[in-house]
Amino acid sequence: MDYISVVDLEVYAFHGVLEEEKKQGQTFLISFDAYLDLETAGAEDDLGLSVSYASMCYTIEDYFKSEKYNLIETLAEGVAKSLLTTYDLIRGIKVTVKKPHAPIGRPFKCASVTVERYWHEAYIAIGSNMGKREEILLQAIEAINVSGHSLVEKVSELRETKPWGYIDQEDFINGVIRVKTLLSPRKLMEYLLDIEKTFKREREIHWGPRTLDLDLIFYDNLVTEDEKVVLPHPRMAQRRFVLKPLSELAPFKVHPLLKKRVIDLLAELEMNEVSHS
Ligand code: PH2
Ligand code: MG
Ligand code: MG
Repeated sequence: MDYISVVDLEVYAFHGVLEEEKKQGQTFLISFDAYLDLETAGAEDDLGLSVSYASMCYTIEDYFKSEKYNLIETLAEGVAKSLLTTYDLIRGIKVTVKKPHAPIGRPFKCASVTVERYWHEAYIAIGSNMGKREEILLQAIEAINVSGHSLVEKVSELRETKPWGYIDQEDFINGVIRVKTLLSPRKLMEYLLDIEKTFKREREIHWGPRTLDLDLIFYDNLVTEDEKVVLPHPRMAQRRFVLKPLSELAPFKVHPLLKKRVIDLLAELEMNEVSHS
């Protein structure tokens, strides 16, 4: 992947665990690689198709001057997040924060921390069969969009569906959204559970009525065996209410475990439904 780098941007700021460091301040040196596709900008010779390295430096300086933190770990995370959320074109950031005057009391050149952070792509199935179903789904989408760590990039049509599994319940409204997120799968899952809770979802009957259900379907092309976050979602290929809206957003995406395209999984499911009825 192409990248733009700046090495050892100097910023005088007031971070550190020691009170002395927060009062006196010191120089920090910040280096970064910003990963983005530079092919078109290079071909067209147009800064509008790239990201200005000067703007990125000002963004970093603003972040460094906005608050006082203890750790260079926090500063590195904060730089990565502010560049990733400020500039749409940036897909990933590698950032190093150096402290050449760290309080070590021994001769050294500098102390530093490096982190690499990327946007990840997640598909989330959304559903509701209690209360104002469509309104609830739209509010959940809005909540994800203003979270600061995730953005909803695409929303499928929201369709009414018959209950699947436990059938003695109201009809659902279902859809799928595509999200870009800075969260790990586990953190994203925890975040989705928190949103479900804010809509007072009741977890009484397994597969029973719910005000809001947010199920992580795909996270990049990850296949996990983590009991808390099983990916891809283990029952997605049996559920028309997932595959149908998913096929609108990503018909040719390949299921990383079944090695089949979403449209082919949907066609197979529909064939089986016909032959069983
Ligand atoms: N969710 C379930 C069980 N059954 N049926 C439909 N139509 N839509 C759902 O979202 C749904 C379901 C468990 O999460
Ligand atoms: Mg579900
Ligand atoms: Mg669920």
